Amino acid sequence: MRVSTSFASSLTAAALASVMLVACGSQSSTEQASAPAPAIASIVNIVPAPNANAFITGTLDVSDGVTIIGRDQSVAAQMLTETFTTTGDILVTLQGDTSLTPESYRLVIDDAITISAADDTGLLYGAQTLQQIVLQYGTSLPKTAFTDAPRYSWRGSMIDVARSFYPIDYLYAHVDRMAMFKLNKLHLHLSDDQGWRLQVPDYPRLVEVGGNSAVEGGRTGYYSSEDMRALVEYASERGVTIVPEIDLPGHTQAAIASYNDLACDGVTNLGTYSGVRVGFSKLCLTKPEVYKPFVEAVIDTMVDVFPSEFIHIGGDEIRDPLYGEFMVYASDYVASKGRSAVAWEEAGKHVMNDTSMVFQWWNDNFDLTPAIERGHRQILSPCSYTYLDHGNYAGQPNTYTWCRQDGVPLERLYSFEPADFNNVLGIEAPLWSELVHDNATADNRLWPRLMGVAELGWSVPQYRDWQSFSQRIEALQPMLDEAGVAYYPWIDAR
Ligand code: TNX
Repeated sequence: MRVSTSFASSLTAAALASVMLVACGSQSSTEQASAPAPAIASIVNIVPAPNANAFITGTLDVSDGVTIIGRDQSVAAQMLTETFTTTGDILVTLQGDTSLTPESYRLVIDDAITISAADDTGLLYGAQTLQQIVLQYGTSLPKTAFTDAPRYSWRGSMIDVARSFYPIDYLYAHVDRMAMFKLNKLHLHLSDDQGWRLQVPDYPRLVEVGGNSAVEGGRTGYYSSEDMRALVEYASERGVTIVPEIDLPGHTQAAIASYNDLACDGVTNLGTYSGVRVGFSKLCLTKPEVYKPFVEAVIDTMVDVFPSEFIHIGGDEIRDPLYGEFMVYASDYVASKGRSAVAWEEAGKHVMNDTSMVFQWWNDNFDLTPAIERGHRQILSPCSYTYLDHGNYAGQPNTYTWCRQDGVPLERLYSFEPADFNNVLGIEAPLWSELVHDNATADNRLWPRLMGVAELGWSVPQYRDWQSFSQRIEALQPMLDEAGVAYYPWIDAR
């Protein structure tokens, strides 16, 4: 990932001087109880906003170059090698500090630069923040010092690779883009009625038949286990966990088309499906002798290929008297492997044995309170704020409106408040792909809205503000350009 410093000149030394005055001004005004906290983000454009007040105390000139020391094999070090001229005397040190929490970092820019963190992800995040500063200030950096830590441990992006397949190269690029904004969970919806994308060794027809199917106009394909293992490794070095989902026991037409036995006797619809209807297919839950070996082989594969603590088992949009029993069984099976299941909200209606199971809330009016009261945690994906298959604006072509007629504009997304909910693991924005068939359309739906998701997941309410956010993402737009993102042109659209 290489980001040019081509727009560094947009902030000159004079701008930095005036910014310092702003910083000093706000420092004295903190004595007035009503004055807003002078966040670093009001001084330097950083997304997501750091959870820290930081003042600027001068400038550090790095025009003669720097020397980077510590953790030289880390992605953070590699990234900074591309950010700076690496032949000079100013030291940039990457160092461990076990007193910091996972993913957090301390950044000090003084006569030298130091990034401290308890883990490589924290170092990477410190380096990402530093890079955003360098992009704006070039070789005359504001001296500052602060410690920054994430509000939530789940800051997610979901891509539905089942309706339309997304080639592995797109996922690599997406991991890089997520890491730029400290997003850390890439949830892959790997199966649905229209397609099956994960190789399962004992059930080869899943990808032979289901891998060759897609929604009409979408792409077919599948990922080999080797493809996925390599992606998992690459993502992990960038702080991103790949969370696999196989949707069970509904949304299973691609599996049924591959292995007809999985359907109940008498079901005549046994072929692949390329429409957009939901809720019509299911595994035959009265045939445990057929579905159990299948489900266990699928979960075993997910556990084997993906080291993620969380394994998503779907559970949405199905009516069956045995549904609750099935979800308890599948959750227990995941738990027996030392992992925790995640399922869509509907499963939260049923009493699970494993209270470490997590529910993903998606209908704004669904009440997960009983499950929360039983001790479960939730991932917040309310459709009217986070469903990125809905338009960037009302009436955008090829978008859904079932959840919100006027789409999910960025400002609407940003107005969501995770702090209003209990037992929150984090926030995630799903991109369903019935109407999103190619990479460019996906980029348009994902960006810049995922920058909003990143900030809701990382920054506490005190440091969040729509005006400030819209200014900051505008300043960072060159990062998206440099990364080749075909984002929705939100600035032109204002
Ligand atoms: C509902 S959200 C679904 C998906 C569709 C999506 C379209 C959820 C758990 N299920 O199967 O793709 O709506 O917006």
